[in-house]
Amino acid sequence: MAKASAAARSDGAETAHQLPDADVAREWLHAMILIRHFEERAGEMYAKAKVGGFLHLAIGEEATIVGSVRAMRAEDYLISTYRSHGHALARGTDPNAVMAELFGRETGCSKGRGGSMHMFDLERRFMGGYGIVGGNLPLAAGFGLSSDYLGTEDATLCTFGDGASNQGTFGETMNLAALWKLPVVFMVTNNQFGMGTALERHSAVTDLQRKGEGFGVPGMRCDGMDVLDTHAVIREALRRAREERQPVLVEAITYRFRGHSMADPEEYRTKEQVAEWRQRDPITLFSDRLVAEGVMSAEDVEALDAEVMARIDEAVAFADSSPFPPPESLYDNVYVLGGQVRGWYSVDERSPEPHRGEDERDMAISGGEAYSHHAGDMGSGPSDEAQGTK
Ligand SMILES: Cc1ncc(C[n+]2csc(CCOP(=O)(O)OP(=O)(O)O)c2C)c(N)n1
Repeated sequence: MAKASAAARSDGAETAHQLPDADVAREWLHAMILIRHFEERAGEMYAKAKVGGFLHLAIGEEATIVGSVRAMRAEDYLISTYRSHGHALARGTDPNAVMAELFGRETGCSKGRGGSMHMFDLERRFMGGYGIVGGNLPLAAGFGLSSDYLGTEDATLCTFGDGASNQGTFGETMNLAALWKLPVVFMVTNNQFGMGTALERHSAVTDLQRKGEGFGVPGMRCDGMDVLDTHAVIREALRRAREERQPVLVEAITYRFRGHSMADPEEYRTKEQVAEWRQRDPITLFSDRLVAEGVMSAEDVEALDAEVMARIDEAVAFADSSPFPPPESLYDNVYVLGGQVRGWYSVDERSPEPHRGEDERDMAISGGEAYSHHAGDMGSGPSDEAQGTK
């Protein structure tokens, strides 16, 4: 298994990068600590059954998140995976809204419909978490194509795991991104495992930065435990994508300190291995450097930590006191139905006539025969026959 520092640095030094301005450095540390404590508390809330479904934590991967997101412009698009709480927080989504989403409440950033895997914040161009492994790659190519069509300077950052690099969508997306010269940076967050399967047992090519080369996508690598290295490499990759219309694949070497999800007995790795990687905790590495270079005192770091804990308390209180979505809103926002979209309509066995989901709450309940299917042609667009569909 590649050690992060040895893999990323040829000179053996912990980091070759200069610190950014003091305010920026403090903000990056703050963002990483916020993600760490948010994740820890999310885990506790899951154990207390305040959070349903699955919960995938990114503890240990904070530098990959903050380093990359801070290299983006506000107009750039970001899409990640089901391990996405940190991406939402780093992009600036209110911690209250992220926690409320975990709790399934109406005040959540996806109105309580998405939960842990489906954070979303269009205003900040965070196009979501995504539950299907590798399913976010073609979408990222779509964002890149859209930027190209519209003639903007916007780039897209797409993060995914080492396991996702084995999906068919990986090769398909690399090919089109290179062919169409899309402004997309693909960031493979190599945390050494796809669920319980180690990298060398699931991928024939373990030098993941090279995995896109045959498709025309060059690779770069960063030390994902070092926020400065991650930032510098992703910034350069985004520049190439934006200015040279050259998609790039960046491999970030990191490690997740916790299990794949909350339901992971972790029988595939030893405690010693976890302890070894924890010695390069990205938050400790960065805060130690800030203290060593006089940017912050140890007391400042402690105060920042306490401030974040209070903020998380507030987010939990907010989430816990927020209402659940009312049952009659079940069909709201299920499909996008503008006048231009000939879409699928909702049906319910209690109100079986095809209708817009948003109208469900006002529908008369009929005792008609229970069925559910989609209404192919609602009369607003060309017929199925004309579209060649069935
Ligand atoms: C298409 C698909 N297959 C399988 C799964 C189940 N699954 C969820 S996460 C995961 C492992 C993915 O590992 P990796 O891409 O390395 O990301 P990580 O979880 O390490 O962040 C699998 C197999 C899924 N969600 N989607």
